[in-house]
Amino acid sequence: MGTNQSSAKQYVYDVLETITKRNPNETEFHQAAKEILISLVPVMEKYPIYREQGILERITEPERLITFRVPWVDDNGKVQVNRGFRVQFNSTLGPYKGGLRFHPSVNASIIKFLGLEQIFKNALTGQPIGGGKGGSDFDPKGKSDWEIMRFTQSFMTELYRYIGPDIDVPAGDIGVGAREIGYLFGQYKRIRSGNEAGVLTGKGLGYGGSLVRKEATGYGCVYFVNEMLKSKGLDYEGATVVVSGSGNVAIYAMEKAMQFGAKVVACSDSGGFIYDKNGIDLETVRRLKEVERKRISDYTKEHPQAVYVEGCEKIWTIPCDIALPCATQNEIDEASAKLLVANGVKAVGEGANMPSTLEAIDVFLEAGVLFGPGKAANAGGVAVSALEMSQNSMRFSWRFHEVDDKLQEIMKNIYRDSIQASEEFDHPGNLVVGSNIAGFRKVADAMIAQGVI
Ligand code: NDP
Ligand code: 2IT
Repeated sequence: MGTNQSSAKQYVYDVLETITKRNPNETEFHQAAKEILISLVPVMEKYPIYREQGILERITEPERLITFRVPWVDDNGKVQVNRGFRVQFNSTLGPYKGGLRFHPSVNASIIKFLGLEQIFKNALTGQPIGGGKGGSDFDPKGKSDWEIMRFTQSFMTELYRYIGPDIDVPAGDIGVGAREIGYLFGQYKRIRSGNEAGVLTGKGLGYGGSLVRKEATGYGCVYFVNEMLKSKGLDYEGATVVVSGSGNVAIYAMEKAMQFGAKVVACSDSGGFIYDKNGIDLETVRRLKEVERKRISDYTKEHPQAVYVEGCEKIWTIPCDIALPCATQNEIDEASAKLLVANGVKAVGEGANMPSTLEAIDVFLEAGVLFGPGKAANAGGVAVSALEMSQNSMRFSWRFHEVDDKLQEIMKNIYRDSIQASEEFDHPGNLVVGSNIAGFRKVADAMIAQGVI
Protein backbone atom coordinates (compact mmCIF):
# COMPACT_ATOMS: atom_id res chain seq x y z
CA MET A 1 0.00 0.00 0.00
CA GLY A 2 1.51 3.38 -1.01
CA THR A 3 1.98 6.05 1.66
CA ASN A 4 -0.64 8.20 0.03
CA GLN A 5 -3.17 5.40 0.07
CA SER A 6 -2.58 4.49 3.71
CA SER A 7 -2.76 8.12 4.83
CA ALA A 8 -5.90 8.70 2.73
CA LYS A 9 -7.47 5.68 4.40
CA GLN A 10 -6.36 6.92 7.81
CA TYR A 11 -7.89 10.34 7.12
CA VAL A 12 -11.24 8.76 6.17
CA TYR A 13 -11.28 6.51 9.25
CA ASP A 14 -10.31 9.43 11.52
CA VAL A 15 -13.23 11.46 10.19
CA LEU A 16 -15.56 8.47 10.65
CA GLU A 17 -14.39 8.12 14.25
CA THR A 18 -15.10 11.79 14.93
CA ILE A 19 -18.57 11.40 13.41
CA THR A 20 -19.28 8.41 15.65
CA LYS A 21 -18.08 10.24 18.78
CA ARG A 22 -19.76 13.52 17.99
CA ASN A 23 -23.12 11.94 17.11
CA PRO A 24 -23.52 9.19 19.72
CA ASN A 25 -26.21 6.52 19.14
CA GLU A 26 -27.07 7.82 15.67
CA THR A 27 -26.64 4.44 14.01
CA GLU A 28 -28.37 5.23 10.70
CA PHE A 29 -26.30 8.39 10.32
CA HIS A 30 -23.09 6.45 11.04
CA GLN A 31 -24.11 3.80 8.49
CA ALA A 32 -24.74 6.32 5.70
CA ALA A 33 -21.51 8.19 6.49
CA LYS A 34 -19.52 4.96 6.49
CA GLU A 35 -20.86 3.82 3.13
CA ILE A 36 -20.09 7.17 1.52
CA LEU A 37 -16.71 7.92 3.09
CA ILE A 38 -15.17 4.51 2.50
CA SER A 39 -15.99 4.89 -1.21
CA LEU A 40 -14.03 8.13 -1.18
CA VAL A 41 -10.64 6.72 -0.08
CA PRO A 42 -9.29 6.57 -3.67
CA VAL A 43 -10.43 10.17 -4.25
CA MET A 44 -8.61 11.38 -1.14
CA GLU A 45 -5.55 9.55 -2.34
CA LYS A 46 -5.58 11.05 -5.83
CA TYR A 47 -6.61 14.60 -4.84
CA PRO A 48 -5.00 15.64 -1.53
CA ILE A 49 -6.63 19.09 -1.87
CA TYR A 50 -9.90 17.70 -0.50
CA ARG A 51 -8.11 16.78 2.69
CA GLU A 52 -6.23 20.09 2.88
CA GLN A 53 -9.58 21.87 2.55
CA GLY A 54 -11.18 19.75 5.30
CA ILE A 55 -13.96 18.76 2.92
CA LEU A 56 -14.93 15.51 4.66
CA GLU A 57 -15.08 17.18 8.09
CA ARG A 58 -17.25 19.97 6.67
CA ILE A 59 -19.53 17.93 4.43
CA THR A 60 -20.51 15.54 7.25
CA GLU A 61 -21.43 18.32 9.69
CA PRO A 62 -24.84 19.88 8.90
CA GLU A 63 -24.88 23.63 8.33
CA ARG A 64 -27.70 23.56 10.89
CA LEU A 65 -30.18 21.18 12.49
CA ILE A 66 -33.45 22.69 13.64
CA THR A 67 -35.71 20.87 16.09
CA PHE A 68 -39.00 22.22 17.31
CA ARG A 69 -42.16 21.45 19.27
CA VAL A 70 -45.30 20.62 17.29
CA PRO A 71 -48.36 20.87 19.56
CA TRP A 72 -51.81 19.96 18.22
CA VAL A 73 -55.21 18.90 19.51
CA ASP A 74 -56.59 15.47 18.52
CA ASP A 75 -60.23 14.64 17.73
CA ASN A 76 -60.87 13.79 21.39
CA GLY A 77 -59.76 17.24 22.50
CA LYS A 78 -56.49 15.89 23.91
CA VAL A 79 -53.31 17.93 23.51
CA GLN A 80 -50.58 16.05 21.64
CA VAL A 81 -46.93 17.04 21.27
CA ASN A 82 -44.63 15.83 18.50
CA ARG A 83 -41.10 16.80 17.58
CA GLY A 84 -40.31 18.50 14.27
CA PHE A 85 -36.93 18.44 12.48
CA ARG A 86 -35.27 20.13 9.55
CA VAL A 87 -31.64 19.51 8.73
CA GLN A 88 -30.14 22.11 6.39
CA PHE A 89 -27.15 20.02 5.50
CA ASN A 90 -25.39 21.64 2.58
CA SER A 91 -26.23 24.72 0.48
CA THR A 92 -23.22 24.65 -1.85
CA LEU A 93 -25.11 23.84 -5.04
CA GLY A 94 -28.38 25.66 -4.33
CA PRO A 95 -31.24 26.02 -1.84
CA TYR A 96 -31.50 23.12 0.64
CA LYS A 97 -33.77 20.54 -0.97
CA GLY A 98 -35.26 17.35 0.37
CA GLY A 99 -38.40 15.73 1.65
CA LEU A 100 -40.30 15.62 4.93
CA ARG A 101 -40.98 12.28 6.61
CA PHE A 102 -43.82 11.72 9.06
CA HIS A 103 -43.23 8.39 10.82
CA PRO A 104 -42.97 7.41 14.50
CA SER A 105 -39.36 6.24 13.95
CA VAL A 106 -38.17 9.73 12.95
CA ASN A 107 -35.33 11.12 15.09
CA ALA A 108 -32.13 13.10 14.52
CA SER A 109 -30.26 10.04 13.25
CA ILE A 110 -32.86 9.23 10.59
CA ILE A 111 -33.12 12.85 9.45
CA LYS A 112 -29.33 13.24 9.28
CA PHE A 113 -28.76 10.01 7.34
CA LEU A 114 -31.42 11.11 4.85
CA GLY A 115 -29.97 14.63 4.69
CA LEU A 116 -26.43 13.36 4.06
CA GLU A 117 -27.62 11.06 1.27
CA GLN A 118 -29.61 13.92 -0.20
CA ILE A 119 -26.51 16.13 -0.71
CA PHE A 120 -24.88 13.59 -3.02
CA LYS A 121 -28.13 12.51 -4.70
CA ASN A 122 -29.06 16.09 -5.51
CA ALA A 123 -25.59 16.76 -6.91
CA LEU A 124 -25.95 13.70 -9.17
CA THR A 125 -29.13 15.11 -10.72
CA GLY A 126 -27.11 18.02 -12.14
CA GLN A 127 -29.78 20.43 -10.87
CA PRO A 128 -28.92 23.48 -8.71
CA ILE A 129 -30.07 22.12 -5.36
CA GLY A 130 -28.35 21.68 -2.01
CA GLY A 131 -29.17 18.96 0.53
CA GLY A 132 -31.77 18.98 3.31
CA LYS A 133 -34.35 16.76 4.97
CA GLY A 134 -36.99 17.05 7.68
CA GLY A 135 -39.97 15.50 9.31
CA SER A 136 -41.58 14.50 12.53
CA ASP A 137 -42.18 11.49 14.78
CA PHE A 138 -45.91 12.05 14.14
CA ASP A 139 -47.69 8.82 13.12
CA PRO A 140 -50.27 9.50 10.37
CA LYS A 141 -51.72 5.96 10.66
CA GLY A 142 -55.29 5.96 11.95
CA LYS A 143 -55.50 9.77 12.12
CA SER A 144 -58.53 11.58 10.70
CA ASP A 145 -58.21 14.12 7.90
CA TRP A 146 -58.83 16.90 10.43
CA GLU A 147 -56.06 15.63 12.68
CA ILE A 148 -53.66 15.47 9.73
CA MET A 149 -54.60 19.05 8.84
CA ARG A 150 -54.19 20.40 12.38
CA PHE A 151 -50.86 18.65 12.78
CA THR A 152 -49.42 19.80 9.43
CA GLN A 153 -50.60 23.38 10.05
CA SER A 154 -48.90 23.41 13.44
CA PHE A 155 -45.74 21.89 11.88
CA MET A 156 -45.63 24.62 9.21
CA THR A 157 -46.35 27.38 11.73
CA GLU A 158 -42.84 26.76 13.05
CA LEU A 159 -41.09 25.50 9.89
CA TYR A 160 -42.08 28.51 7.77
CA ARG A 161 -39.39 30.71 9.36
CA TYR A 162 -36.61 28.56 7.99
CA ILE A 163 -37.77 27.87 4.42
CA GLY A 164 -38.44 29.76 1.18
CA PRO A 165 -38.13 29.26 -2.60
CA ASP A 166 -34.47 30.41 -2.56
CA ILE A 167 -33.62 29.14 0.93
CA ASP A 168 -34.97 25.66 1.58
CA VAL A 169 -37.61 23.75 -0.39
CA PRO A 170 -39.22 20.72 1.32
CA ALA A 171 -41.27 18.00 -0.42
CA GLY A 172 -42.76 14.61 0.50
CA ASP A 173 -41.27 11.37 1.79
CA ILE A 174 -42.74 8.54 3.90
CA GLY A 175 -46.11 9.65 5.29
CA VAL A 176 -46.09 12.93 3.38
CA GLY A 177 -47.92 12.90 0.05
CA ALA A 178 -50.15 15.21 -1.98
CA ARG A 179 -52.65 15.72 0.88
CA GLU A 180 -50.01 16.80 3.38
CA ILE A 181 -48.16 19.00 0.87
CA GLY A 182 -51.49 20.73 0.13
CA TYR A 183 -52.09 21.55 3.81
CA LEU A 184 -48.46 22.60 4.32
CA PHE A 185 -48.60 24.88 1.28
CA GLY A 186 -51.88 26.44 2.37
CA GLN A 187 -50.54 27.25 5.82
CA TYR A 188 -47.26 28.68 4.48
CA LYS A 189 -49.18 30.91 2.05
CA ARG A 190 -51.47 32.09 4.81
CA ILE A 191 -48.60 33.00 7.14
CA ARG A 192 -46.54 34.69 4.42
CA SER A 193 -49.53 36.56 2.95
CA GLY A 194 -48.34 35.75 -0.55
CA ASN A 195 -48.08 32.97 -3.07
CA GLU A 196 -44.53 31.69 -3.29
CA ALA A 197 -45.19 28.57 -5.35
CA GLY A 198 -41.60 27.34 -5.30
CA VAL A 199 -41.43 26.91 -1.51
CA LEU A 200 -42.59 23.29 -1.67
CA THR A 201 -42.60 20.64 -4.39
CA GLY A 202 -44.98 17.77 -4.99
CA LYS A 203 -47.86 20.24 -5.06
CA GLY A 204 -51.21 19.43 -6.67
CA LEU A 205 -51.37 20.05 -10.42
CA GLY A 206 -53.98 22.78 -9.90
CA TYR A 207 -51.69 25.00 -7.82
CA GLY A 208 -48.14 24.86 -9.12
CA GLY A 209 -47.38 21.15 -9.16
CA SER A 210 -45.45 19.51 -11.99
CA LEU A 211 -46.64 16.70 -14.20
CA VAL A 212 -44.61 13.50 -13.59
CA ARG A 213 -43.58 14.51 -10.02
CA LYS A 214 -45.93 11.93 -8.52
CA GLU A 215 -44.51 9.22 -10.78
CA ALA A 216 -40.92 10.44 -10.85
CA THR A 217 -39.18 8.40 -8.15
CA GLY A 218 -40.68 5.06 -9.18
CA TYR A 219 -40.35 5.71 -12.92
CA GLY A 220 -36.82 7.06 -12.45
CA CYS A 221 -35.79 3.96 -10.52
CA VAL A 222 -37.06 1.69 -13.28
CA TYR A 223 -35.29 3.84 -15.92
CA PHE A 224 -32.04 3.62 -13.94
CA VAL A 225 -32.29 -0.17 -13.60
CA ASN A 226 -32.99 -0.31 -17.34
CA GLU A 227 -29.59 1.30 -17.95
CA MET A 228 -27.96 -1.31 -15.69
CA LEU A 229 -29.76 -4.15 -17.50
CA LYS A 230 -28.83 -2.80 -20.95
CA SER A 231 -25.15 -2.89 -20.00
CA LYS A 232 -25.47 -6.67 -19.77
CA GLY A 233 -27.76 -7.09 -22.77
CA LEU A 234 -30.80 -7.67 -20.53
CA ASP A 235 -34.21 -6.00 -20.31
CA TYR A 236 -37.53 -6.09 -18.41
CA GLU A 237 -39.47 -8.09 -20.97
CA GLY A 238 -40.79 -11.18 -19.22
CA ALA A 239 -38.73 -10.56 -16.07
CA THR A 240 -40.19 -11.39 -12.65
CA VAL A 241 -40.05 -8.36 -10.36
CA VAL A 242 -40.58 -8.01 -6.60
CA VAL A 243 -41.24 -4.52 -5.23
CA SER A 244 -41.38 -3.81 -1.51
CA GLY A 245 -43.71 -1.12 -0.18
CA SER A 246 -46.99 0.02 -1.72
CA GLY A 247 -46.60 3.76 -1.31
CA ASN A 248 -45.73 6.51 -3.76
CA VAL A 249 -42.40 5.09 -4.93
CA ALA A 250 -43.52 1.45 -5.07
CA ILE A 251 -46.74 2.10 -7.01
CA TYR A 252 -45.05 3.99 -9.84
CA ALA A 253 -42.07 1.62 -9.94
CA MET A 254 -44.59 -1.20 -10.45
CA GLU A 255 -46.45 0.77 -13.11
CA LYS A 256 -43.34 1.47 -15.20
CA ALA A 257 -41.91 -2.04 -14.77
CA MET A 258 -45.23 -3.43 -16.04
CA GLN A 259 -45.22 -0.98 -18.97
CA PHE A 260 -41.74 -2.33 -19.83
CA GLY A 261 -43.15 -5.86 -20.00
CA ALA A 262 -42.17 -7.18 -16.56
CA LYS A 263 -44.39 -9.28 -14.31
CA VAL A 264 -44.58 -7.81 -10.80
CA VAL A 265 -45.56 -10.67 -8.47
CA ALA A 266 -45.30 -9.12 -5.00
CA CYS A 267 -45.48 -5.90 -2.99
CA SER A 268 -45.86 -5.09 0.71
CA ASP A 269 -46.69 -2.64 3.45
CA SER A 270 -45.41 -2.44 7.01
CA GLY A 271 -47.71 -5.33 8.02
CA GLY A 272 -46.80 -7.95 5.42
CA PHE A 273 -46.66 -8.77 1.74
CA ILE A 274 -48.91 -10.11 -1.00
CA TYR A 275 -47.80 -12.62 -3.62
CA ASP A 276 -49.89 -12.89 -6.77
CA LYS A 277 -48.41 -15.39 -9.19
CA ASN A 278 -50.65 -14.02 -11.98
CA GLY A 279 -49.08 -10.59 -11.56
CA ILE A 280 -50.21 -7.85 -9.17
CA ASP A 281 -53.33 -5.93 -10.16
CA LEU A 282 -52.03 -2.40 -9.77
CA GLU A 283 -55.40 -0.66 -9.85
CA THR A 284 -56.46 -2.57 -6.73
CA VAL A 285 -53.23 -1.67 -4.90
CA ARG A 286 -53.53 1.97 -5.92
CA ARG A 287 -57.13 2.24 -4.73
CA LEU A 288 -56.48 0.40 -1.46
CA LYS A 289 -53.34 2.36 -0.54
CA GLU A 290 -53.63 5.75 -2.30
CA VAL A 291 -57.36 6.36 -1.97
CA GLU A 292 -58.82 4.22 0.80
CA ARG A 293 -55.64 4.15 2.97
CA LYS A 294 -56.23 0.49 3.87
CA ARG A 295 -53.88 -2.43 4.50
CA ILE A 296 -52.28 -4.44 1.68
CA SER A 297 -53.77 -7.58 3.25
CA ASP A 298 -57.17 -6.43 1.92
CA TYR A 299 -55.92 -7.23 -1.62
CA THR A 300 -56.66 -10.93 -1.11
CA LYS A 301 -60.36 -10.18 -0.48
CA GLU A 302 -60.63 -9.06 -4.12
CA HIS A 303 -58.03 -11.43 -5.53
CA PRO A 304 -58.46 -14.76 -3.73
CA GLN A 305 -55.71 -16.42 -5.80
CA ALA A 306 -53.17 -14.12 -4.12
CA VAL A 307 -51.45 -15.01 -0.85
CA TYR A 308 -50.89 -12.62 2.08
CA VAL A 309 -47.98 -13.28 4.42
CA GLU A 310 -47.51 -11.35 7.64
CA GLY A 311 -44.09 -9.73 8.16
CA CYS A 312 -42.83 -7.48 5.37
CA GLU A 313 -39.17 -8.65 5.40
CA LYS A 314 -40.19 -12.11 4.17
CA ILE A 315 -40.97 -10.62 0.76
CA TRP A 316 -37.33 -11.27 -0.20
CA THR A 317 -37.89 -15.03 -0.01
CA ILE A 318 -39.78 -14.81 -3.33
CA PRO A 319 -37.56 -15.72 -6.30
CA CYS A 320 -37.22 -12.86 -8.79
CA ASP A 321 -35.02 -11.51 -11.57
CA ILE A 322 -35.24 -7.90 -10.38
CA ALA A 323 -35.76 -6.64 -6.81
CA LEU A 324 -36.85 -3.07 -6.19
CA PRO A 325 -36.86 -2.23 -2.46
CA CYS A 326 -39.16 0.82 -2.25
CA ALA A 327 -40.28 0.90 1.41
CA THR A 328 -37.71 1.98 4.00
CA GLN A 329 -34.14 1.81 5.36
CA ASN A 330 -32.45 -1.52 6.22
CA GLU A 331 -35.25 -3.65 4.85
CA ILE A 332 -32.75 -6.00 3.14
CA ASP A 333 -30.25 -7.52 5.56
CA GLU A 334 -27.40 -9.92 4.82
CA ALA A 335 -29.61 -13.01 5.08
CA SER A 336 -32.24 -11.59 2.71
CA ALA A 337 -29.52 -10.55 0.25
CA LYS A 338 -28.05 -14.06 0.28
CA LEU A 339 -31.49 -15.52 -0.35
CA LEU A 340 -32.10 -13.17 -3.27
CA VAL A 341 -28.73 -14.15 -4.77
CA ALA A 342 -29.36 -17.87 -4.22
CA ASN A 343 -32.72 -17.45 -5.98
CA GLY A 344 -31.00 -15.93 -9.01
CA VAL A 345 -31.65 -12.17 -8.72
CA LYS A 346 -29.92 -10.29 -11.56
CA ALA A 347 -30.51 -6.67 -10.57
CA VAL A 348 -31.41 -4.69 -7.45
CA GLY A 349 -32.55 -1.05 -7.73
CA GLU A 350 -33.02 0.92 -4.53
CA GLY A 351 -36.19 3.02 -4.80
CA ALA A 352 -36.03 3.64 -1.05
CA ASN A 353 -33.23 5.41 0.82
CA MET A 354 -30.64 2.98 2.24
CA PRO A 355 -32.90 -0.10 2.05
CA SER A 356 -29.89 -2.45 2.00
CA THR A 357 -27.60 -2.82 5.01
CA LEU A 358 -23.83 -2.49 4.42
CA GLU A 359 -23.52 -6.28 4.69
CA ALA A 360 -26.31 -6.80 2.14
CA ILE A 361 -24.60 -4.46 -0.33
CA ASP A 362 -21.39 -6.49 0.00
CA VAL A 363 -23.32 -9.69 -0.75
CA PHE A 364 -24.77 -8.19 -3.95
CA LEU A 365 -21.47 -6.74 -5.14
CA GLU A 366 -19.50 -9.90 -4.42
CA ALA A 367 -22.08 -12.01 -6.27
CA GLY A 368 -21.82 -9.72 -9.31
CA VAL A 369 -25.48 -8.66 -9.09
CA LEU A 370 -26.24 -5.36 -10.84
CA PHE A 371 -26.77 -3.00 -7.91
CA GLY A 372 -28.23 0.52 -8.18
CA PRO A 373 -27.78 2.38 -4.87
CA GLY A 374 -30.57 4.69 -3.68
CA LYS A 375 -28.81 7.99 -4.15
CA ALA A 376 -28.53 7.21 -7.86
CA ALA A 377 -31.56 4.99 -8.51
CA ASN A 378 -34.13 7.06 -6.61
CA ALA A 379 -32.86 10.51 -7.64
CA GLY A 380 -35.68 10.91 -10.17
CA GLY A 381 -38.06 12.25 -7.52
CA VAL A 382 -35.90 15.12 -6.39
CA ALA A 383 -34.81 15.75 -9.99
CA VAL A 384 -38.41 16.39 -11.03
CA SER A 385 -38.85 18.46 -7.86
CA ALA A 386 -36.10 20.69 -9.21
CA LEU A 387 -37.96 20.83 -12.54
CA GLU A 388 -41.08 21.84 -10.59
CA MET A 389 -39.07 24.70 -9.04
CA SER A 390 -37.93 25.78 -12.52
CA GLN A 391 -41.51 25.77 -13.83
CA ASN A 392 -42.68 27.77 -10.80
CA SER A 393 -39.98 30.38 -11.45
CA MET A 394 -40.99 30.60 -15.10
CA ARG A 395 -44.73 30.62 -14.23
CA PHE A 396 -45.09 28.01 -16.93
CA SER A 397 -45.85 24.28 -17.09
CA TRP A 398 -44.22 21.70 -19.29
CA ARG A 399 -46.28 18.87 -20.77
CA PHE A 400 -46.10 15.29 -19.44
CA HIS A 401 -43.80 13.97 -22.12
CA GLU A 402 -41.50 17.00 -21.81
CA VAL A 403 -40.92 16.35 -18.12
CA ASP A 404 -40.70 12.59 -18.64
CA ASP A 405 -38.09 13.06 -21.39
CA LYS A 406 -36.02 15.26 -19.07
CA LEU A 407 -36.35 12.68 -16.28
CA GLN A 408 -35.14 9.89 -18.57
CA GLU A 409 -32.18 11.97 -19.66
CA ILE A 410 -31.26 12.80 -16.07
CA MET A 411 -31.37 9.12 -15.04
CA LYS A 412 -29.17 8.20 -18.01
CA ASN A 413 -26.71 10.93 -17.09
CA ILE A 414 -26.54 9.75 -13.47
CA TYR A 415 -25.85 6.22 -14.68
CA ARG A 416 -23.15 7.42 -17.11
CA ASP A 417 -21.45 9.71 -14.56
CA SER A 418 -21.47 6.98 -11.91
CA ILE A 419 -20.06 4.35 -14.28
CA GLN A 420 -17.36 6.76 -15.44
CA ALA A 421 -16.33 7.54 -11.86
CA SER A 422 -16.27 3.83 -11.01
CA GLU A 423 -13.91 3.24 -13.92
CA GLU A 424 -11.66 6.23 -13.18
CA PHE A 425 -11.22 5.03 -9.61
CA ASP A 426 -10.61 1.34 -10.35
CA HIS A 427 -13.95 -0.15 -9.36
CA PRO A 428 -15.46 -0.60 -12.84
CA GLY A 429 -19.22 -1.19 -12.71
CA ASN A 430 -19.45 -0.62 -8.94
CA LEU A 431 -22.23 1.98 -8.77
CA VAL A 432 -21.92 2.42 -5.01
CA VAL A 433 -18.38 3.71 -5.37
CA GLY A 434 -19.20 5.44 -8.67
CA SER A 435 -22.26 7.38 -7.48
CA ASN A 436 -20.63 8.41 -4.20
CA ILE A 437 -17.57 9.73 -6.02
CA ALA A 438 -19.47 11.43 -8.86
CA GLY A 439 -21.83 13.17 -6.41
CA PHE A 440 -19.05 14.06 -3.99
CA ARG A 441 -16.79 15.69 -6.55
CA LYS A 442 -19.49 18.06 -7.81
CA VAL A 443 -20.14 19.31 -4.27
CA ALA A 444 -16.53 19.27 -3.08
CA ASP A 445 -15.20 21.27 -6.04
CA ALA A 446 -17.90 23.91 -5.54
CA MET A 447 -17.14 24.01 -1.80
CA ILE A 448 -13.50 24.74 -2.54
CA ALA A 449 -14.53 27.52 -4.92
CA GLN A 450 -16.74 29.10 -2.23
CA GLY A 451 -14.09 29.12 0.51
CA VAL A 452 -14.13 27.75 4.04
CA ILE A 453 -17.68 28.46 5.20
P1 NDP B 1 -45.00 6.26 1.36
O1 NDP B 1 -45.35 6.74 2.70
O2 NDP B 1 -45.83 6.67 0.19
O3 NDP B 1 -44.95 4.66 1.33
C1 NDP B 1 -44.11 3.97 2.19
C2 NDP B 1 -44.34 2.48 2.00
O4 NDP B 1 -43.35 1.75 2.72
C3 NDP B 1 -45.68 2.03 2.54
O5 NDP B 1 -46.11 0.91 1.83
C4 NDP B 1 -45.33 1.68 3.98
O6 NDP B 1 -46.22 0.75 4.57
C5 NDP B 1 -43.96 1.07 3.81
N1 NDP B 1 -43.16 1.33 5.02
C6 NDP B 1 -42.90 2.52 5.58
N2 NDP B 1 -42.18 2.39 6.70
C7 NDP B 1 -41.99 1.07 6.83
C8 NDP B 1 -41.33 0.31 7.79
N3 NDP B 1 -40.71 0.86 8.85
N4 NDP B 1 -41.30 -1.01 7.62
C9 NDP B 1 -41.93 -1.58 6.57
N5 NDP B 1 -42.58 -0.90 5.62
C10 NDP B 1 -42.61 0.41 5.76
O7 NDP B 1 -43.48 6.68 1.13
P2 NDP B 1 -42.65 6.80 -0.22
O8 NDP B 1 -43.11 5.78 -1.19
O9 NDP B 1 -42.63 8.21 -0.62
O10 NDP B 1 -41.17 6.44 0.28
C11 NDP B 1 -40.65 5.11 0.26
C12 NDP B 1 -39.13 5.15 0.30
O11 NDP B 1 -38.64 5.88 -0.84
C13 NDP B 1 -38.52 5.87 1.51
O12 NDP B 1 -37.29 5.25 1.83
C14 NDP B 1 -38.26 7.28 0.99
O13 NDP B 1 -37.25 7.93 1.73
C15 NDP B 1 -37.79 6.94 -0.41
N6 NDP B 1 -37.87 8.02 -1.40
C16 NDP B 1 -39.03 8.69 -1.64
C17 NDP B 1 -39.08 9.67 -2.62
C18 NDP B 1 -40.35 10.36 -2.97
O14 NDP B 1 -40.34 11.14 -3.94
N7 NDP B 1 -41.46 10.13 -2.30
C19 NDP B 1 -37.88 10.05 -3.36
C20 NDP B 1 -36.72 9.24 -3.09
C21 NDP B 1 -36.73 8.27 -2.13
P3 NDP B 1 -47.52 1.27 5.40
O15 NDP B 1 -48.54 1.64 4.36
O16 NDP B 1 -47.89 0.11 6.24
O17 NDP B 1 -47.07 2.44 6.20
O1 2IT C 1 -35.54 11.17 -0.70
C1 2IT C 1 -35.90 11.97 -1.59
O2 2IT C 1 -35.15 12.25 -2.54
C2 2IT C 1 -37.24 12.55 -1.51
N1 2IT C 1 -37.99 12.21 -0.59
C3 2IT C 1 -37.67 13.59 -2.51
C4 2IT C 1 -37.14 14.94 -2.14
C5 2IT C 1 -37.66 16.08 -2.96
O3 2IT C 1 -37.32 17.22 -2.59
O4 2IT C 1 -38.39 15.90 -3.94
